[in-house]
Amino acid sequence: MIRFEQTFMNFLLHHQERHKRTYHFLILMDALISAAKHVEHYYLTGALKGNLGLAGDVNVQGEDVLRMDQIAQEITVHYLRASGRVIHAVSEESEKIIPINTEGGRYFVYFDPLDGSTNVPHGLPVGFLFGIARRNMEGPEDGHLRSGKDYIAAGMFVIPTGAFTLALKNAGTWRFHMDEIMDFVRPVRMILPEDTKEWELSFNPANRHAYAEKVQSWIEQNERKYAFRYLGALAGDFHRILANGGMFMYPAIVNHPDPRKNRPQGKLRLMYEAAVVAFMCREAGGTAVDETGTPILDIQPKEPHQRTALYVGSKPLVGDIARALLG
Ligand code: FDP
Repeated sequence: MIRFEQTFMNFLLHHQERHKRTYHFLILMDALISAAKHVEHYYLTGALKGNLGLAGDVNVQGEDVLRMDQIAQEITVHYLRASGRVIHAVSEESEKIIPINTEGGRYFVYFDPLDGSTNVPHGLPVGFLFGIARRNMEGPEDGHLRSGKDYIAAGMFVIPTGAFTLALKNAGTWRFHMDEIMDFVRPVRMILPEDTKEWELSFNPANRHAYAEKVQSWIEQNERKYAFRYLGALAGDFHRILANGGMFMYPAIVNHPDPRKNRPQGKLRLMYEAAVVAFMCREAGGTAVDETGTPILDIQPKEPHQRTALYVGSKPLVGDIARALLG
């Protein structure tokens, strides 16, 4: 018997109709889906085509640029442009804000089309993360850097697994999977489980002795209660937390033996990493804070590539570590 599944586009059309929304968002989402499928294709065939290595450039952050970073960026900017719906984009791969359709665009898109660089040479899971905010349509535009609480949607593709998760403001977090004709199908609402049996902790254990003392002692007191998992690509690690509950964290690095390697501001980018997962987490019943216990979604970015520490996941765990951080 053939099993017919609801497609992502069908799901979204109904959502837009139910909430009396415009078709503009559909066009933008269609562009992001096309971009992600295209990136997915390049990644899947990357090992054979020699696309999983270095590009030979160094970016403004002094990091080696991967060939796949360039390919993913080019593909995504192409589709965003073609949509006609985007004013400006902020991308991990571009130092400056990228003007797209500054006159007619309605949305700001903040994205990282290939996150989790250490997995790339091995073809292991990486993320395509994005957040979307709406232009102020009623008056003069008031800036292109929105805090997460002003996003209207945020999502991530875990490439090349075919998993896609999208959160819509006040309408939940939904997961889809790619079928044999590359449609994303079978919407499943994601709600962080309350049962602690499945909960996981996820952080880079190589860094634990460089975290603030409060964080180190919190880990010592709590780590035995939960399973531990770490893939090294935010989208993949957060994908598990959304399904199983628990907490992903990338704390500030403040006690590194080589002080030049400290990262008191944290490592992850606010606009296209931390705020994206924080938004998805909120819509799934969870929460996220930074090193000062401030909700990630309340942080107003001052610059596009701002970094932050991140604690994201089930409310009791994030609340507990926030109290430890403030204590
Ligand atoms: P990466 O630097 O490998 O691109 O973007 C930051 C990020 O990946 C996240 O995806 C990931 O969670 C984290 O950094 C991994 O950092 P570590 O290698 O320091 O654990």
